[in-house]
Parts: sequence; C-alpha cells; structure tokens
Amino acid sequence: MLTFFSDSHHAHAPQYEFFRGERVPCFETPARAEFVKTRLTERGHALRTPHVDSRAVLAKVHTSRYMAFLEHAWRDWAALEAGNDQRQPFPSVWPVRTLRSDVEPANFTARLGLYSMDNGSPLSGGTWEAAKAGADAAASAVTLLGAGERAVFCCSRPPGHHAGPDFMGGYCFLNNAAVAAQALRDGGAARVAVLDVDYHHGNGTQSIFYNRADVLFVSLHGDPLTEYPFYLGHADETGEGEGAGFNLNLPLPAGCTVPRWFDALEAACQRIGSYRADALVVSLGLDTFAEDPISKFALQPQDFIRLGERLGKLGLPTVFVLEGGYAAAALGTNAVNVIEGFEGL
Ligand code: SP5
Ligand code: ZN
Repeated sequence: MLTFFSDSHHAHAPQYEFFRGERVPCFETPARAEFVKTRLTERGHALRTPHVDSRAVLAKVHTSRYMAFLEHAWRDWAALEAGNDQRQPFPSVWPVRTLRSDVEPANFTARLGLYSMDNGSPLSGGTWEAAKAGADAAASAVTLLGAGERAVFCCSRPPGHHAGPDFMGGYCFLNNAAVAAQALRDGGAARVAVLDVDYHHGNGTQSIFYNRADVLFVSLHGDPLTEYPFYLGHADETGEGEGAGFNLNLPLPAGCTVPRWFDALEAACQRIGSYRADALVVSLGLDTFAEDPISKFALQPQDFIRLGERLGKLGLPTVFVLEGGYAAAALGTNAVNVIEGFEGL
C-alpha cells in the first residue's frame, strides 16, 4: 500500500504530560511513528512525502481563530517570559457552562484553555509543523485516491480525532480524518464514511460532522462513562439537523472480549454498507491492542489482520490515518497487519 510519512513529526516532542496529577513521560512519542515507518519499509510498502497543502481543507473543518492560535501558540508563549522556550505551557482554566467562549482573552493561558478540552495535550516548539504535515498527508492521500489508488495509509503523528472545530485535546491538534473526509467530498464523493476504531471515542470528528448527512461517522470505543474522553461518545448521539441518523456510536465496556469487539465492528460495517458510501476514512487507533498501556481492550496482533480483512470487504476507496496506540514497539506490526489484511496479502 502507498503510505505517507513526514520527518516533520519529530518537531512535536513534548517532554511530559500529567497523569493523576503527576508529571509522567509522554505516551504519544516520536518513536511511535518511527516503529511504524520501519515496519512499513521492511514489508516493502512505499513511503511518500506529503505533497498537497491542506490549508484550504483545514479551513472547512476548523475555525480560523483556532488555527491562528495554534499556528502561533509557541511563538506567543515563548515571547511571554525568558525561559518559556524550555517550558511546556498547560491550560489551567476553561470556559465551561455559563462562561463566555466568544471573546478571546489576551492572556495566553486563558487562550490555551479556551482552545483545549484537557490539560493532557502538551505543545512543543514544532507542534504546528508536525500537525500540519499530518493534515497535508491526509489531503495528499485523497489526491492519490482520485488518481485511482485503492487505499493509502498516513503514518502521521500527532493524532487528530479528539481535535474538534475549535479545540485541541487527547494529544490531537488538527483532525486528519476530518481533513481526509472533507477533501474526499471536495473531490466529488457524494457520501463519505468515517470509521473510528481507536480505543477512545473520536469526539472531535463526531462534532465536526454532527450536523451533516454527507459524512457518516461511526465509532467503536471504550464506554465514555468510564473511559476518556468521558463527555461524548454515547449510543444516543445519533446526529442533529440534516445530520440526524448519520452518527453511530458503539460504546463497549472497558475489558470487553475480542469477539464482542468484532461484533461491534460488524455492526459498524453493516451501517457503512447501508449508507452506500463512496469512500471510507479509517481513524486507525491501535490502542485496542491488549498490551496498550492506557487502554483496556484485548486485541492481539493477528486480530489486526482480521480488522483489515473486514475493512477490505467494504470494497471502498480508503484512507487510513494513524490515531492512538501507545505500545510503541508493537505499532509497526499492528499497523502493517491492518493494511496487509486489507490488501489480502
Ligand atoms: C489519540 C488518543 O488515543 N488519545 C488518547 C488520549 C488519552 N488521554 C488521557 C489518558 C488517561 C489515561 N488513563 C489511563 C489509566 C491507565 N491506568
Ligand atoms: Zn486512543
């Protein structure tokens, strides 16, 4: 399978995140993409550098004020105080219910809170560059589908599916899957399905398309009653307005069995089939792996082959975008298993 990879991902390399109130090393590391790249190369899958500028598509899935903030956030932070370029900014205050989010404060930390859903998405000097390269990969993949390619895999990081119209969160900054789906629509696909198989609900992607019938969002994930992102991903979220009926959440209990997971995958694929999608975007989180350090599903490496086989049977032009997955050394095998299952290798 043709794949996209950019060395720019190294530019996003925060040093730590918060976990139970303590500083811990980041789970979302540069090594993740490198393990996948290595395995792709070993197995003979060609790597290309993104060649399409996604900026015009990004403007259709994210607000201009959020993008302006993100692009200049590090510069603004570093300019505040000597030494900040060696320090990670974190939000400490958020505009929850009854507070105003229409007025952007001048204070940097207040702006960061306005544009963040959590304190778990650290920025570093090259976050914009890395995230933009991931969005460019998604747009580039769509161009290759237009040229007749059956499927393309984007080996990018940071991930994207928690990033909403105007916020970052869950290690995500720009929503690569949404960029792919929007670019497919712009390229002439009448109906696009996004299937999110990351352990965590793709709240950002759901929100971006919640009022639209032209992009179906389907997700299987850990039940948000107990699992991140907690505040979205329930089964009763089915879409609104023109989008009513075009959002399907299949929450599963943390710790559920592999057969139960595949039953949900089957229901997801049936819905995508009945939608008569023209193209598919897969938010490929690999944190469903049994050994994942922050997640509680039980997939084994061979289960990722079965996942790829089932997706291949949908018979659709497909863009895969890498999302989560924190058992870094296993990511290469698990990612390549999906794409080789898809190709029937
Ligand atoms: C893209 C993606 O997978 N983002 C996930 C972000 C999760 N951030 C919150 C992590 C909370 C981890 N709780 C783990 C409990 C393990 N003992
Ligand atoms: Zn995840």
